Amino acid sequence: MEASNILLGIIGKTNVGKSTFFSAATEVLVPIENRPFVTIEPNIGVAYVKSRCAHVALGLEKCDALNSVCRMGWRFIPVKVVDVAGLVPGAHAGRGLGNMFLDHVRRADALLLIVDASGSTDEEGRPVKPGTYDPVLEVKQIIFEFEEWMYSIIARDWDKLARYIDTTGALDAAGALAQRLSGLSITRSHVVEALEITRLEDRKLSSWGRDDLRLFVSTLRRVSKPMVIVANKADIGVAEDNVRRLREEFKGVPVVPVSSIAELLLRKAASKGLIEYMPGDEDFIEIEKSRIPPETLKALDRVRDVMGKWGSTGVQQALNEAVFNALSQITVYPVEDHNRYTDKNGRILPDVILVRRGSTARDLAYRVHTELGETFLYAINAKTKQRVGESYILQDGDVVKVVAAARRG
Ligand SMILES: Nc1nc2c(ncn2[C@@H]2O[C@H](COP(=O)(O)OP(=O)(O)OP(=O)(O)O)[C@@H](O)[C@H]2O)c(=O)[nH]1
Ligand SMILES: [Mg+2]
Repeated sequence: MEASNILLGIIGKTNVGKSTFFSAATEVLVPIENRPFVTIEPNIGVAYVKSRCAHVALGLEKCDALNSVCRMGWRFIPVKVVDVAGLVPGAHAGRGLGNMFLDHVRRADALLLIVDASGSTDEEGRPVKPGTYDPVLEVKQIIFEFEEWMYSIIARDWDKLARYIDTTGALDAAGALAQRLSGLSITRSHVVEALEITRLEDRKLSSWGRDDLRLFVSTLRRVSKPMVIVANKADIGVAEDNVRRLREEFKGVPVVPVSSIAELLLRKAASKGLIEYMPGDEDFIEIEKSRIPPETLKALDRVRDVMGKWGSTGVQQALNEAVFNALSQITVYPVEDHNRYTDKNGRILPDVILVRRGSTARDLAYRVHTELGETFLYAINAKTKQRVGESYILQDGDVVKVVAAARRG
C-alpha cells in the first residue's frame, strides 16, 4: 500500500542551494557547484516526512513498518521530491534558462521555494558578499516567474475555452476548467476555491478581462500549489535578520530556516558510520572521535553551532511543514486486526497512509482498495475499540480497521 503519492517541487533562483537541499533530503548524489545553472535536467528522489509512530501511543515496544520506516519511535513516510533548474528574473521572457523547465514541477502538490537567506548571490545567481542581495525581493521574483509560467499555460487558448464553457451552458464551468488544468494537478475543488476567493464564480468566463484572469491564476497558484519558504544558508550570520524579514513579509506562509549544507554533511557522516544522527534532531553523536578526520570534526563542530542556534538543520522541518501544514496531511494506520493492530500476516502497524485533514473513514477505505470503499459497512477505531460510521473524521495517528460487506478474492 502506497503511503502517499505526494510530490514536492523545489523551485528558486539559480545557485541558492536547491540541489544541496534535494541531495540532503533524498541522499541522491547530484552535481552541486557555486555557479549559476549547474542543474539542467530535473533530479527526482524520495524524501521522508517524520511523524511519531502510532506504536508509541499504543504502548507497544515496536512495529513492523512496511511502506515506511520506523526509527526509535518515529515513522519516516516517503514522499517524492523533484529538483529543477534555477530561475532568474525575466525567465518568463526567456532569460537564463527560461521557465519552460518548470514543466517538471507541474504535477507538484506543494512547492519548496528555496531562497538564499544570506543574500550571498545576486539577481543572476553570481556569488557576492553575504548581505548584498535581498531575499525578500528574491522570493517575490520567484513567485512572479512561477505565476507567469502558470499564466502562460492557462492563457493559451483561454478565449476559445471560455467561449466553449459559456456556450455549453449546462456544463459545470469549474469542472471543465479543472479538467483543462489537470496536467497541473489542479482539481475541481482548487478551482472552486479560487473562483470563490476572487468572486469570479458568477461571471461568465468570456466576460473576464486580462486582469481578472491574472488574479484568478495567482489565487489558483496559492490554492493549488501551497508553498513553504526554505530560508537556506541559515548558517551564515546575516541570515538571521533576513529570516525575520521573510516572516514579516510573507505572513501565512511557513518560513523555515535551513542549512542544507549542514544536513548534507550529517547524512554523509552518518552513512559512513562516523556519527549517529536522525534527520530533524537537534544534535548528533560522534561515534568514535579518533576515527573522524580532523577537517570533518571541525566541520561537524560548525554544524553543531548552527543546530544549536536554530534547533536543527531545518531540512526535516521544511519537508514536514510542506506535507503536514501546507498540504494539511495527517497519518492514519489501517489494520486488519484491531486488537493486535496487525495486518492479515500478523505484522504490527505495517502501513501508514497520509490523508488530508478532514478525510473520512470511507475515504480511507477507498485509499486501501476501491472495493473496500464501495462495500464499506463501518470502521473500528482500534485505539478506543469503538465502531465508527463512514463519515467519521479521521484524526492524526488513528489506527483503523475497515469492515466491508464483501472481501477481495
Ligand atoms: N553556506 C551555505 N552554502 C550552501 C548551502 N546550501 C548550498 N550552498 C552552496 O551554494 C552553492 C550552490 O548550491 P547548489 O545546490 O548547486 O545550488 P542550486 O540552487 O541547485 O543551483 P543551480 O542548479 O545552479 O541553479 C554551492 O556552493 C553550495 O555548497 C547552505 O545551506 N549553506
Ligand atoms: Mg541545482
